[in-house]
Amino acid sequence: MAGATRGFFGRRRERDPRLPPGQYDARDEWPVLNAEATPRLDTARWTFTVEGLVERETTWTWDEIHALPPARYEGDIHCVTTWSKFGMRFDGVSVDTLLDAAGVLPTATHVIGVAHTGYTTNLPLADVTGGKAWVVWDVDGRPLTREHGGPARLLVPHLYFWKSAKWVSGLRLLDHDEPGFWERNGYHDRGDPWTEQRYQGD
Ligand SMILES: Nc1nc2c(c(=O)[nH]1)N[C@H]1C(S)=C(S)[C@@H](COP(=O)(O)O)O[C@H]1N2
Ligand SMILES: [Mo]
Repeated sequence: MAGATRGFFGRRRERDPRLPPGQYDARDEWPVLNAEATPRLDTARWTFTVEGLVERETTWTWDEIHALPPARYEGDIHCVTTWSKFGMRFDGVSVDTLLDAAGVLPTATHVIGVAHTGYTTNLPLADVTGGKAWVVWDVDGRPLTREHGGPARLLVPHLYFWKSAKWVSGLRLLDHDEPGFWERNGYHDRGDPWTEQRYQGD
């Protein structure tokens, strides 16, 4: 068999430089992964809150968050279960805009992304500032479906996708690290796909 197919596979495909180690290109597929049941959130009652170590705890309604300066991420996403997707376009608002409005206190070092469902994920403050993280409601020009975290999700695309909390309800600023849901259940604390920080100890 190997002999018969050698010619067919003779030209080795170059590995796509956008693909981190151990990942594959999911192409048209976008797998849905949640630990909890998919909630139905009404945008009329939806809120997003920045709280904890901030000068002023700040809450935005759906209309208020849409009135902030828009921001877009165009690029790739990587799930720890080994799928990656290239060239996604997400629209929403930069986390910088939200944190600036609340005024992060100098003692803050970490954030917890919190979902309306109770899901949490922890991040160093430096991983959500400087244009690296967003709260998004559109993907490729369409509203995020409920399955993918609609009406809005966190997006931290330089880290594995479990950091991108679906149905996000806010960010909590802390002066210490505190593992979130998956981080307490064996996933790596930070989750850099380029160094394969998949599980605790990686
Ligand atoms: N609220 C919530 N957000 C979540 C999760 C979850 O279980 N609950 N799973 C994470 C994981 S492990 C991944 S890979 C992505 C999956 O997003 P998707 O279903 O849109 O592909 O969401 C992340 N955000
Ligand atoms: Mo994941």
